[in-house]
Amino acid sequence: MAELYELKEAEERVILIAVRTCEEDDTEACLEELEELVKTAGAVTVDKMIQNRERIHPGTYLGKGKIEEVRERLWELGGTGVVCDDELSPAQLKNLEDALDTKVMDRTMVILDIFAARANTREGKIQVELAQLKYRAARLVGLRNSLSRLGGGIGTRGPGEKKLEIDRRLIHDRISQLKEELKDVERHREVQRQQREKAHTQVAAIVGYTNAGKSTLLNYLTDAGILAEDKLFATLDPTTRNLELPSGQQILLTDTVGFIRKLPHHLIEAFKSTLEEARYSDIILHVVDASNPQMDMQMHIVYETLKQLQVTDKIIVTVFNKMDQLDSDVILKDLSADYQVKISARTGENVDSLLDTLEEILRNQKIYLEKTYSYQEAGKIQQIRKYGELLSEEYTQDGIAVTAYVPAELYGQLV
Ligand SMILES: Nc1nc2c(ncn2[C@@H]2O[C@H](COP(=O)(O)OP(=O)(O)OP(=O)(O)O)[C@@H](O)[C@H]2O)c(=O)[nH]1
Ligand SMILES: [Mg+2]
Repeated sequence: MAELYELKEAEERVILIAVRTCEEDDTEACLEELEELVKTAGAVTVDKMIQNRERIHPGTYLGKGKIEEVRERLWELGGTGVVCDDELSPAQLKNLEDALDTKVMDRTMVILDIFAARANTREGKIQVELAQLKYRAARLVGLRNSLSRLGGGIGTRGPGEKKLEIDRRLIHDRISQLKEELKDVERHREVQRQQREKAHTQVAAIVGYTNAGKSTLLNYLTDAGILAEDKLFATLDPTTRNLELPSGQQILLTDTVGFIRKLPHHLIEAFKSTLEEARYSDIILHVVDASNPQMDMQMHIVYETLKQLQVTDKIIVTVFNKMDQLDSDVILKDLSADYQVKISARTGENVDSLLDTLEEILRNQKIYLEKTYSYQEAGKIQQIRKYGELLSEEYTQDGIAVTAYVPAELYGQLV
């Protein structure tokens, strides 16, 4: 009997609520996505409710009448809480909680919660805790009530879990400490980047909306063995793998955390060093789930987020993925892209054309070289093999006649 009771208590049954302002027509889609997020966080959605309002109520998020309605639905359905689709201000959180007399969460909390469960590396954990503490520091009053009442569930998990009840001053101390630790990790990353630069290897960052198939693509290309699943934010920590293209040219591919609309500000700030992988890359592989009806909106969000991260002036390859779900002659266009390909990362269909595109990009960044080296200079040919693309070599009386594409930085040393 006691066990049964515990089981029941562990399941969170939430109502999702959103405010539709003016003529927004994607509120339903937003709520569907929120339902996915909530599911990933381990809770069950029992209903979704939308209020049409000119603007979000500054004090209580919803208007008075709607609050009454939500209260009734909670009672009817045995709901244990509500999740709002927008980030609530500290006052909205507290007022809505008082008015509904239930646990109130918002989209940000749910995303932070998923990130907390997903963080594996030291860097990931520090970043999540930092984001959580910043979010909580501002909402200490409201949160404390709800947590002591319900003790657990969404919004309470993660590295910062035990520290909820400590006071604001301690939180700020902890934030400073985490920032210091993060600097350490960032220095390490910086060293790695410098090594890559020295090796003249080009880096392509795989970016895209969450669940687009980024990890599946990297796994297909390099056997990276990254967890890829039909869940939002399956990947948090960046993984980099070397890919050898058919011509023998090398490129580094980095898979990283996905984007989503309304990505919490604190999270972007805290995850800057992870997200910045894209900033230090030469090429952006923008993976798009072409089978998703929300594709256009998702692409838009990705470009907006990249802008926010100051990732500009990169070569963009848009990879329309999941083509196995679509007619291959469907017309797909991305005007922001320099190149575009249609593939299926799951079946491997047309991935060759993506590799061709990468070859072409790498080649365009190199300089054509035609030279005969003496036999003593054979070491230079080794260098070309390693960093460039050796097109032909011929052993003649005068030496070794070579044609090749070489990185611009190396051209001077090779002629
Ligand atoms: N049908 C189909 N499904 C795919 C394809 N590529 C990926 N998927 C599926 O899409 C889901 C998400 O794939 P992931 O590779 O985890 O996506 P991701 O972009 O890394 O997602 P996050 O790490 O969560 O941001 C998985 O269930 C994959 O099996 C594809 O080409 N076709
Ligand atoms: Mg992934």
